[in-house]
Amino acid sequence: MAAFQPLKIGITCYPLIGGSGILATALGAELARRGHEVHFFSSAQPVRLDLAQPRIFFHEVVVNQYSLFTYPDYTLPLAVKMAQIGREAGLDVFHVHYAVPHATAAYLAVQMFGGDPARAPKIITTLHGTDTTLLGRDPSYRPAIEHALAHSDALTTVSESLREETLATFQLQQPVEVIHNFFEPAAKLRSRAEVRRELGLTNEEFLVVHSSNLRPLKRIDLLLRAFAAARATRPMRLLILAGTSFARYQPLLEELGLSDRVIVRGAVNDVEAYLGAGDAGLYASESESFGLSILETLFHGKPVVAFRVGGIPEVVVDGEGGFLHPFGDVEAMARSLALLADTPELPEQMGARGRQRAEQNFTSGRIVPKYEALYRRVCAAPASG
Ligand code: GMT
Repeated sequence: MAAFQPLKIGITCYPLIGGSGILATALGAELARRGHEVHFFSSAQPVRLDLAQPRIFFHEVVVNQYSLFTYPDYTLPLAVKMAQIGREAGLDVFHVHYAVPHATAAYLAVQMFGGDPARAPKIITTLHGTDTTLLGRDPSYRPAIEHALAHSDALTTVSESLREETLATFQLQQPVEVIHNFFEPAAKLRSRAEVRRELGLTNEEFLVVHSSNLRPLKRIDLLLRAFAAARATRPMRLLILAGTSFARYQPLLEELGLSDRVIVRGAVNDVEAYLGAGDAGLYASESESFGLSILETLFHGKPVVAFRVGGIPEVVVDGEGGFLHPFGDVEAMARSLALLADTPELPEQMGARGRQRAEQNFTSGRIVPKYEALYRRVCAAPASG
C-alpha cells in the first residue's frame, strides 16, 4: 500500500451562520483529522472552527476601512492573503466555497502568485446554491462568475439539481462533479427531557422544529401558515431556531393566532439538542440546493416535511424519511404534520428510515474521500496555460 501523502489545502469560506461556511468548516476539520494541513481564509473565524485541532490554521482577511471608499472591498485583500499564504505554506489547492467573490479571489491569487506557475495552487470551486440560482441570473454578476468558474481547475456542486442548474446558467467547458454535503452529529449536551423541560413542554406535546437563518427564501410565511392549518388531535407546538431576528414575522404569528404555540430561540449553540427534543422537522424553502438543516434533522431520526424543490428530494425520499409536497401547498403540508402527530409510531419509523438513508449516503466517511480524490486528481494534472 502506498504511503499516505498529506496535502496542503486552503479553504475559503464565509465565517458566519450559513450552510456553505458550516460545510467548509466541517470539511476542513475532517481533512485535518485525516492528516492533511488545512488553512482557512475568511473575514472572521468561522463559527464552528476549532483552532486547537492539530494541522488547522486560520488566516483572517482584514476588510479595509478607508474613508475614501463608500463600499469596503473584500475581494482584493482576500486574494492578496491567499497568494501570500499559498506561497509561504506551499499550498497544493485553494478550495473555495461559494463562488462570489471567493472563486474570483482565487483566480487573482494564482495570477499574483509569481515564480513558477506550475507550483501555484490548483483552484477547486464548490457552488452551494445562490451563487448559481440568484447571482448567476444577475447580469452584473454572471460574466464574472462564469470567468472565475472557467479558470477553476475543478468545479463541484452540492447536489445533482444544482449541477443541472449550473450547466443551464453558465457556459462551461469543464465537467461539474456532484459531491453531496455531509454531516456528523456531535454528542448531545442535553437530553430530550431536559430540553423539553426548558421549553415548558410535556412529553405528550408534538414538537415540530425548524432551523434556519430566516432569509426570505426560507418562506417562514408559508411555514407558519402550514403549521396554523395543521389540525391534529394532539397538542402541537412549533420551535423555530432562528439564525437572525424573527421580529418581522411577529405580526403574521399574531394574525394566525399562533403566539402561544410557537417558541422562538435565537443564537442557539446546541441546535443538536433541540433537534433531538423534536418529533418532526418542517421546512418551507422556495429554493434549496441541498438543505443542510434538513440533513441534520434526518440524522437526529426525525421525519421531515418540506416542499419538493431544488436538491431536497436528493436528501429526503418522499414517503420514506418524510413527506414532500409541491411548492406552496401548505394544506398538504398541514395534513402531513397532522398525520405524523396522530399516528403513533409513524414519526419514529419514518425518522429511523430517514436516518438510515442519511447514514448510508451523507456521512463524512462517504463524502470526504471524494474531495480527497478530486484534490489528488487535480494536483496530478499538468498545469494549464
Ligand atoms: O443559502 C444560500 O444562499 C447560500 C448557501 C450558504 O452559504 O449558506 O446555502 C446553500 O448552501 C448550503 C450548503 O451547501 C445548502 O445546504 C443550502 O441548500 C444552500 N441554500 C440555497 O440553495 C438557498
